[in-house]
Amino acid sequence: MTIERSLVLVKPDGFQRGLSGEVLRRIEAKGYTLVALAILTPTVEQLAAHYAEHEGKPFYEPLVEFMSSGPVTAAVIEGQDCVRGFRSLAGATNPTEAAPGTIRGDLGRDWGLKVQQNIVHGSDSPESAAREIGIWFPGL
Ligand code: DAT
Ligand code: MG
Repeated sequence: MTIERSLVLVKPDGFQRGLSGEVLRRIEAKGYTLVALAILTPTVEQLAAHYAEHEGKPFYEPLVEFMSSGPVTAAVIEGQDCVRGFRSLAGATNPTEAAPGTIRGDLGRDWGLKVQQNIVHGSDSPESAAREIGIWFPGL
């Protein structure tokens, strides 16, 4: 049994479209527990830490600009294998390619504004989750 935690963000596109509740609904319906929840507008400093692995890539600057453009819903979720499980719920990075049944596949599409507008973020490993939870929920 590995009870994990994962860091989920409903990105500015998802927040603006009123999809925070739908994302949280799917998380709870899957059987994961909400441990922490916040609405905040990310700072560039938070995003630089969060997306450090992508620094220098061509999409990095537009990604940080987009992610700091408005409020996000940040959540820490908990459950058996929830890191992989939420990635599975979220679907492929590109919403055009994400399978039906997934958050990105059901609710996302290419808006002509690149794949950065893909509704949600989910940690990609338990180690990433621990690091990211420290950025968005220090002290948790
Ligand atoms: P994921 O969010 O599925 O973990 P990632 O960590 O590789 O994907 O990338 C982080 C975010 O950056 C992703 O959600 C959207 C954006 N992104 C990734 N690859 C991109 C690309 N080739 N062009 C534009 N944006 C991209
Ligand atoms: Mg990632």
